[in-house]
Amino acid sequence: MISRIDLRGAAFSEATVSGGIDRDLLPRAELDVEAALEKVRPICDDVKHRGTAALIEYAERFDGVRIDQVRVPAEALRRALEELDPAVRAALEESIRRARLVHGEQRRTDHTTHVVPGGTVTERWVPVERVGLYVPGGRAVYPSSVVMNVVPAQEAGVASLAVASPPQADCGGLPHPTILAACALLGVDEVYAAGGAQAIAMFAYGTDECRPVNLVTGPGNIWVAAAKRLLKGRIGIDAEAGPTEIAVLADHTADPAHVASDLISQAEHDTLAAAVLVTTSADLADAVDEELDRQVAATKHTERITEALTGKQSATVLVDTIDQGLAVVDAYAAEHLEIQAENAAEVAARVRNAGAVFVGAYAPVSLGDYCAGSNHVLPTGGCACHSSGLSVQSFLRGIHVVDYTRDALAEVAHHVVTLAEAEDLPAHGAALKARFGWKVPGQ
Ligand code: HSO
Ligand code: ZN
Repeated sequence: MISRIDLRGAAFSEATVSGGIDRDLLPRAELDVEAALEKVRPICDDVKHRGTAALIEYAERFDGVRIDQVRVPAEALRRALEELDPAVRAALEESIRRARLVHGEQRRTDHTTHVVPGGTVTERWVPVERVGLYVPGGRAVYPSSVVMNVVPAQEAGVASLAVASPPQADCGGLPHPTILAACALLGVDEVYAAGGAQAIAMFAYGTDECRPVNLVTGPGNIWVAAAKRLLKGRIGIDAEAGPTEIAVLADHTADPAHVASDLISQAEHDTLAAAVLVTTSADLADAVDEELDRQVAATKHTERITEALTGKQSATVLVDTIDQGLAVVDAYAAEHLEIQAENAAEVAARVRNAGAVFVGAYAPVSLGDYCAGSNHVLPTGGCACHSSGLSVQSFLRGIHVVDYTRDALAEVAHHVVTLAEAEDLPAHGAALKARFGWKVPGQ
């Protein structure tokens, strides 16, 4: 069901571009965020001007439910936690515990560099004051994404944190109860029943119920991505998340049943989700094909998965060597990359571009989705070649604090004046001259 791209032999060397590989040869879904912009603009403007009234109207129009307030009452959060299945609670608690372990160690400490005697630059790490975390609803509900957004924000020391998730018609217009319970478990008491572009606009502009935020993080559909693009600048954003992707780099030692089940696991998210197998073994590729047929037929979301695997964003890529495979996966820059090959750790250490790397037979992406301790909000669409997943760092700003004495400034003043003159910005130089009686030392 999954198409093949054969880059073995001559095909590979023709395909390579200065040591790498032409990204256009690799499968990828096209997501037209630009086109969605025109649709979300009036929605965002409406929320800006009419606030809660607009959000209530959009809940009816897009989520099919009448609500009379957007803020989720504290009572609903408490009840959701009380009624949470104890096994789900235990699993969420373990997920939170592991995420805290990893993210807790990402905290940055301020650092002072003594540039010259009397001249220091300190990098101070300051958390963003208020953030809005978006948790998708719709086709699937993601309480795990509550954990992945909230934990790094809290570990960064963010003082004020709000969560938005779409109102569900079958939950009386509240977000899904497991999402509410996850918020309650994490101590988040500010939750809004708002989804899509309108939720991002609520965060950006604020309403009578919700104070505006400084930064919005979290994945979402194309409308959420478009609203983030539109409102970026007014708010900070983490990324414009696209559909989930998994790439598996495998050789003849990989177990085809495991490779197939991992490809299917991410295809389960979305008809546009991408599953890419890059392998040195044509036999493995054949065996994975057979496994896919067998396993897809037996799983719950057969239709959605079939569409994802047969879509042009998914493929098996044949290569001659693991080195070529590495060139392919680096060019692809997958959100998730599994290495199922001999010396997996050594191969993984050579990966340059991936949102997260999963090493060997016992680190499936599903582990990272829920309970590895790693974050599952990761760069998609090839953005892993320039961006990282969500972390404590996403919620911090590094502020340079410059502190120079008179003598330290005097020592370098002539260089500043020279550079200011070279840029034809004499007033810059004058700021120094004014401090030294209009004659800077050394000039
Ligand atoms: N694989 C998704 C995250 C997720 N999976 C949530 C299950 N629930 C994107 O990394
Ligand atoms: Zn997943």
